[in-house]
Amino acid sequence: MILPVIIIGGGGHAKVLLDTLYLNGIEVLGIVEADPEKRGKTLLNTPIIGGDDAILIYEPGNIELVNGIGSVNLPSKRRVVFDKFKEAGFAFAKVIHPSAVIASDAEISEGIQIMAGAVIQPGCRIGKNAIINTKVSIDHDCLIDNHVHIAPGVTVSGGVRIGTGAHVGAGTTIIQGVNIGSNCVIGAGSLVIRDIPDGAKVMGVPAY
Ligand code: JB3
Repeated sequence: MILPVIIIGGGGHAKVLLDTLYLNGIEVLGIVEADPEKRGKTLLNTPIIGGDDAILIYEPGNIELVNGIGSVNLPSKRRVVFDKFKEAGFAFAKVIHPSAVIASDAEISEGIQIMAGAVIQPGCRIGKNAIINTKVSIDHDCLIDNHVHIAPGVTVSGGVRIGTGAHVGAGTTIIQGVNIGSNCVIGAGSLVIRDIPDGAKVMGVPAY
């Protein structure tokens, strides 16, 4: 059974998710927003119904949540929101644009968001709450951990590992077999040709 959803956060990322949800025929009950100024308004004709407390009037088994907080300015917030509502017993929907191409054996986890034009090749495993953004290409046998954001237009070659919470900036290219550590930030437009340690911030061609 496909459950109706509530989106957490009503900014740019939520707008893109909404479009995909409607294309997939999913009922959206509303959006919850931290900013009181946005409440009572709409986003893509969808009502902003209140703050996060508005979720708690629903039984966890009757709805699913969609994490509408992106991870550019609020990277840790996205993860905090996911963990908070998981602890409260809620499940997060997978949101997959109909134009995404996903290999039949690829493993994709709870709360994953795969945007328009993305390609995920065989042997890939992608963790919880990850964003595979518009026109990202992930080639064979990549392991992408929980809470990773791969921004628009990134090319990930075969056998790459990306650790928990890492952010890969728009347009980056990662060559085959590279390990990118947890909570790394790779600047937009980078070329990654060697392993990157946990927590490192790198950018450039090649990135260092
Ligand atoms: O690069 C692309 C394609 N997309 C970016 C995305 C990944 O990240 C996008 O361009 C933005 O940089 C960013 O999108 P996001 O997260 O939608 O950012 P913004 O437009 O600033 O909207 C975030 C919204 O979340 C704001 O309206 C905040 O008030 C709201 N918010 C923040 N914390 C929250 C919370 N809402 C709720 N309900 N609960 C919170 O804890």
